[in-house]
Amino acid sequence: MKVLITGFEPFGGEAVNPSEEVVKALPDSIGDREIVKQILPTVFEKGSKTLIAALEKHQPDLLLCVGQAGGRSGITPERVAINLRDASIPDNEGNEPSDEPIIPQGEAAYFSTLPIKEMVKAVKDLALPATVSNTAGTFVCNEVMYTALHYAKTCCPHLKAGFVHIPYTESQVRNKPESTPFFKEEDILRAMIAMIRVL
Ligand code: PCA
Repeated sequence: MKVLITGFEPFGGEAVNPSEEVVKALPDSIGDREIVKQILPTVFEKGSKTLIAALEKHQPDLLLCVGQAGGRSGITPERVAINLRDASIPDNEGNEPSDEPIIPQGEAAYFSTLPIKEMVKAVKDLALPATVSNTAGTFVCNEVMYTALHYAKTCCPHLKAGFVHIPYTESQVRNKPESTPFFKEEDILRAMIAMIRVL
């Protein structure tokens, strides 16, 4: 079984993106799953196009996209992606779309086709915090998740796809308020491996 895992480039003034770091740190196989990796630009449309190109190149059975959700205190598999771009900060090329659909003729929303509750349990079993999230936001991560699920539905229904948001890592919170939640890098890696095992 082939699993495509994606992460994002840093954005919003951060020096790193923990999703890029963890994707690069993953081994090339986990159990009987072959892991292929792709880093996506944090740019509207370009991120999604890079993802579709990787899906067409690798033809995976499973897709798990990963992104940073600074301020969240746990690992959060996303339940749903909505057909909306509405940025509150510029992306890495200065785009700041407002109230526009991702795919004008597309469904209003798509649900993840990954086992999100099992993924949460797998992380909690490591004594790390995790919960299902009911919003992937309206920035580039939501667009990538929506585009992936639209692609799966319209082009290749066998493809199971979804998204997980991860918190800041230790190095990112040094100059932030003391209460800002963070994960150790090794815990994010352990959580990712545990989730991939239940896919
Ligand atoms: N997080 C952003 C985009 C890239 C990332 O890692 C988001 O939540 O939309």
